[in-house]
Amino acid sequence: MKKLHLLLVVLAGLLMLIGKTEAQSSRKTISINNNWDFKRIDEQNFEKVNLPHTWNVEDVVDDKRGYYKGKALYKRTLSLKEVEDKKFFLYFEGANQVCDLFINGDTIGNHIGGYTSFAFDITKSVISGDNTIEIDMTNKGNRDIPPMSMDFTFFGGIYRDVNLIETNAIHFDLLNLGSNGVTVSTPDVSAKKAKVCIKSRFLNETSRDSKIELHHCILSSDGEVVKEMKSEVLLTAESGLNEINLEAVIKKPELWSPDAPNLYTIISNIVELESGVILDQVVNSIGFRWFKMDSEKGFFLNGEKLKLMGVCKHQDRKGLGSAVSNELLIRDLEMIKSMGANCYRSSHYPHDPSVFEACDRLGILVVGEIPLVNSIVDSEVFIANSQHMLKEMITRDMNHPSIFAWSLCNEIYMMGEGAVGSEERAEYDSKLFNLINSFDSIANNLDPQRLTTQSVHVKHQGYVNSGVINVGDFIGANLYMGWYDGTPETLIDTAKVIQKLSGNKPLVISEYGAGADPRLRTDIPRRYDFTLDYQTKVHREWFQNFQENDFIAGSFLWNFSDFHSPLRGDAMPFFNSKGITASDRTPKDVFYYYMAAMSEHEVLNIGMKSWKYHAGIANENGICTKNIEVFTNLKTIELFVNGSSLGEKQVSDYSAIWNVPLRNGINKIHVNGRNVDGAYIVDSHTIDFNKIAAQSKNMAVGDELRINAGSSAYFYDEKEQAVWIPDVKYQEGGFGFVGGQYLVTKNNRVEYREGISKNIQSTTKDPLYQTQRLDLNKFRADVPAGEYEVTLCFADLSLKAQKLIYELGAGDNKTNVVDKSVFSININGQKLVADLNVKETVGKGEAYQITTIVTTSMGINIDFVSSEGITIINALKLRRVK
Ligand code: GCB
Repeated sequence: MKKLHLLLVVLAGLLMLIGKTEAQSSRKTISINNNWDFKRIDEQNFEKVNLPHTWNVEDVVDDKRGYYKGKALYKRTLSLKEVEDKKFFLYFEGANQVCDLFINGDTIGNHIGGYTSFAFDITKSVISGDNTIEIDMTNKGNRDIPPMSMDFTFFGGIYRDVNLIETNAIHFDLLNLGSNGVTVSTPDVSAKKAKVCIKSRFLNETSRDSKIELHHCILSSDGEVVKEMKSEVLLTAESGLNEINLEAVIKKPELWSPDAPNLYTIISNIVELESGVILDQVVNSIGFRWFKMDSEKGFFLNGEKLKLMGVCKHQDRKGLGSAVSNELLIRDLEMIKSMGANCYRSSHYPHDPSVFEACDRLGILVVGEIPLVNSIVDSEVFIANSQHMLKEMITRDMNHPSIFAWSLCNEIYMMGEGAVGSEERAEYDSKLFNLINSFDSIANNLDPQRLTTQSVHVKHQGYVNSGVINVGDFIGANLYMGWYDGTPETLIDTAKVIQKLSGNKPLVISEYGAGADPRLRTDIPRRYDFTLDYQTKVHREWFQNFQENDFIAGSFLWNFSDFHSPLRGDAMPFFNSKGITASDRTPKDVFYYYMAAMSEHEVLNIGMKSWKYHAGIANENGICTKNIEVFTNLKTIELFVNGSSLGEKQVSDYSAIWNVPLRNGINKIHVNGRNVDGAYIVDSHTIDFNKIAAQSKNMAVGDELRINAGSSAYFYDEKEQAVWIPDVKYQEGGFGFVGGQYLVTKNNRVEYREGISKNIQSTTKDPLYQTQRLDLNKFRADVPAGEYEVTLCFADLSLKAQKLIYELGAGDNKTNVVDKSVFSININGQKLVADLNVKETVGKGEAYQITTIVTTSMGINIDFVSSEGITIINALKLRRVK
């Protein structure tokens, strides 16, 4: 509302200034997101869809590997009133990946590349009345178009907004690589003055000459006119594209920074001199700031040191794929800002225009990036396409003050052609260098004020051999020591090596991160366990190291959110789980850590907030405790459980931990602390707790027990609204497994991973089935007489565990996974199943459950008796029914 009011004031002011009494700009922008008919080429019938739309929402997460990559059609009617003397354009913010447009059967044009914006002039083919828009789209893999392979899903479709833009026949150029015809640069900014250069492109597409005035008005953030710039131009009918550069100096500019994102507005008009009519108008936001980067001291904005605390992000969301509304994209930015981050890496491609508008407004610095990843193809078309994408990105986005750098490529030496040392490799290296170097020149020519960069990965030799490591103004290092291998401290030394090899360029850590399934917690966090606990632990070590090292200009955590990735098995198949929020943006614990460490506002958050249920085994005194960590930037805080204080604690490294005794059922956790003004800041959380007695002799009707066999992780089961506890060994009077060991996978990078990383079919509880106890003899529970429901869960895991290219040099997985397993199950001496062969009867990697009712007066004794190979179990549930 406030914004609209400001705009009206501004427009009114402007019209007065140029002697107009009413707005007569003939430009109209109308969304045509609604009412499309859509079908994949292999389907019979059209369905109604609205944009943003992708056809891959479901198939990317179903159990089958792969997703539809092919052609599809979109159709729609476009009703236009009077088309004479007007121009009509369709502006696409992004469609993946090749788009062919037809209007009323006429071929209009084709756009290549899934992440940049583009416009088509449709004037010649439209009529007054109903018009038919037809769009052929394809997301079929194409070696001429980057990206070709990557750790993210290439959702097909028109997944961003489409607008119809109607203009006068004299208008700003809409066909310039996604820009609105007015590009602005601020080459010389200081606290005293700022130079603004405005380049306008416009056309006269009438058949008569026209005298116009090009008029720019610059307004400050409170709507005051600070500068006007004008130029009279005779636009002859044949003049084609006109380009006019105007410059001005603004004294004492209000500078733009993350703390004070002051924006100026430029209203650009084409005014017909004779009539005073505004023929066309575009509005741009700009900001004034200057920056530099130093190899030792880091990043400086407006002369002051600023540690870049950044996040990388993909654009997709669970249940929506890449078709995410502007509102949700902006909400992400608001969350990032509220967390205290000051920087955003638009990985690995240009994001939606609304993202950069939000970054300008919120004060988030940006590194823009093109989708050139992993490798290149040595073809003229590939080179032309990728250079074009770079030009599109820069031209569309160069007015944004938030953007300070362009990233030319990501891990471009992940794959190369030819054996190392061969002639073929040498040729590839030289082509690669030439291409990346050409990007650098293009970026510097189009936008000399901004920095260029690229992100390299840990195996840096290829970048060095090819010389690619020397391209760009600063170097980004994607380093995962502490996740894929090594320990967090080794990351700093590796960064130093990379910096040196780059010719001592300024350096950022452009990626670092650890996978965490929001459903997994553990008391013994380990590298590669996909638990929230390990993720929090390793991130805080990384973050502390970055803060202590000045040569690290900044860091970009990987990733703001879990994102779709088609090849991943991990704990959450088809997702990369390195998000600090889940794919629906529920914060993981580490999000709260960062918020406490980076936010300037006082924050207080209970870490376990995403777990509404939990479970644990009580000790011999009947007490069961859980560590509850509270993340805050207050100094001391106090925690209460069910109304009783557990005392005040000093906060250290932005958190305090209490070992909290929890009762069976509902527990109310409350925490508070005082801010500097003495006011209370509070947080609370309710946990429905399953307190399991270690001695099961008193198991009551309704009590239940779920065990995640072969795993030291707790698994949060959304479907059953309960938690599966880690594997338990039997002890007299209690319950648990007898005999056997955990299924463990290791390779020369990961020394201990419980279970395997592979999608399990027919279940969404993958982590439960990915781990396994092998070679067990029995499960025993010394329960009282009664009736029990017993569920046994199995999956044959003799699958080839997946290895991704990111697990570089991981070598072969060594695992004790069972190849042959045929066994019988007897409960209290009675045969439940004879010769169960999960692999044969159920299938490899398929989740399988057996549920039975047991009536007993002597406890429950489940024997696993092998007839061939060894016995297995993946999970077990026991519930007293009567
Ligand atoms: C990387 C890539 C990124 C991956 C990430 C990972 O280095 O740049 O695209 O998603 O690693 O999670 O492995």
